[in-house]
Amino acid sequence: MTFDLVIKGGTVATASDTFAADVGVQNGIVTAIAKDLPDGAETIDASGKLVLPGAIESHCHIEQESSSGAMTSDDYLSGSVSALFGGNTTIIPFAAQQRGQSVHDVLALYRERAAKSVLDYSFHLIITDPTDTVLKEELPHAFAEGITSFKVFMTYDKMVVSDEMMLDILVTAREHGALTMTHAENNAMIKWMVKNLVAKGYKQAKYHAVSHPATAEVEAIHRGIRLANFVGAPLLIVHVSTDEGARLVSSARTDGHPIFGETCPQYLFLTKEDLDRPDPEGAKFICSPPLRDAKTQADLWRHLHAGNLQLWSSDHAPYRYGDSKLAAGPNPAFNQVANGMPGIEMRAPLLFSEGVLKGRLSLNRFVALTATNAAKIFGLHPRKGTIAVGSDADIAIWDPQETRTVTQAGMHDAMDYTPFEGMTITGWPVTVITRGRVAMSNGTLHAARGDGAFLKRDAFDWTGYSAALPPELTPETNFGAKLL
Ligand code: DUC
Ligand code: ZN
Ligand code: ZN
Repeated sequence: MTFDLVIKGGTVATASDTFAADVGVQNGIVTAIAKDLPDGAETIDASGKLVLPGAIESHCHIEQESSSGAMTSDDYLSGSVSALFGGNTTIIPFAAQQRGQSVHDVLALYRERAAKSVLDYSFHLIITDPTDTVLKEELPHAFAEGITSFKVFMTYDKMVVSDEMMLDILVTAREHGALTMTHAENNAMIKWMVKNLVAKGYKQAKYHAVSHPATAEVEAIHRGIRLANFVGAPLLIVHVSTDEGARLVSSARTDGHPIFGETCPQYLFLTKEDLDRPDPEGAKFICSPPLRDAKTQADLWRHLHAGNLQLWSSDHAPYRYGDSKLAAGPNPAFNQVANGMPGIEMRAPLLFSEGVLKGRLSLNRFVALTATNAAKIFGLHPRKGTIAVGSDADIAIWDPQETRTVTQAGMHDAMDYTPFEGMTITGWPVTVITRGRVAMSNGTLHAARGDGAFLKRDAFDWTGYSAALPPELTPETNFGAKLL
């Protein structure tokens, strides 16, 4: 056997096992995992290093207009490069439908934008306008093209879908084998809080946290899960930021429903006290759901450990401090600030340093949370998300001992701040391989614009989940009405 690339002497870890082995690659595919493989055309010495599946960033906003119209600072080039330096080999950003836009046009636009990506990519389709044409023609067409996840917002006036619309989308997704994702917060509660806070002059960034109460998230998660369960559809709750929200996800899963939960670094590494920095710096920390408190951080660590939340995503939503965040003026009211913060490069290193090295999570759980679970949930496994014979050779070699202080200067995105500035993080990806080619090594970029390819994803995997419908939707118990 002659290999194009052999990674020798490292410790390989997957979502289930950790073992010493060499990894041989031919034509971009892993073709051997064994002891003492011969050298390849290229051989990388990984002794003392961890050889992990390339991470999959499945929640990031890249070259996307926000609900308020602000464009993210990162395009598909800078966003994918930053992801690469953070150990990622695949990204799944959003292709966002604005109301009135056809899904066909949205996908054409994002395909053009994404052609710059250095990493393989897919899209989740954000749906804000589920017309009959969208539901009956355009979503099935998107699905046939391999876009097998749709996202809906339960809040934000420009994006929100009603419960009735959400049912239509859930049913369409279910019919075609797609997964629906949702931003779950109660729109009315938030609007009522914002209106009252602003009217009484409470406009500083810290009041953003007050305006998005935990109960608004819990209510919407509960409702989202009930809607999904009612029509027997799978649902992923993105950016869960509360203990009770994670418990709702876990409880639905225990009942056999295909419900998933995701959380993000900001909810475990930052708190609402960060919003209380001297004006206007708190604006850097405005994201939704908002930062919570230290108790919630500890709760979410437990939920990750217990497997109650399946995804760890950055929710990279990069709006520069100097221009986008302060677009409304030098000292904007909290409700005039673009929601979101960057983190695509820090997502995996933060979890490794504070999760694996501090003994909160096993290395295998780390791999599951950063790579394998996303591949399975989003129809990319086993091509992506693991190291196995036959999988794409998407591999991140980590130095588990390298310590760095996080600075914006060290990031590769197009931002002017990182919310994690000054943190000391141990364990970094030092070499990243995409489909068998070294894309980054020791801080040097080798990948080129356009190296990434669009990934056609599989349908949602129903294995083990119940698709049982309630009596009102079952002809045997609803007097024969065939509704689904
Ligand atoms: N929700 C997200 O998922 N990302 C950025 C902003 C938001 O509200
Ligand atoms: Zn959201
Ligand atoms: Zn997001």
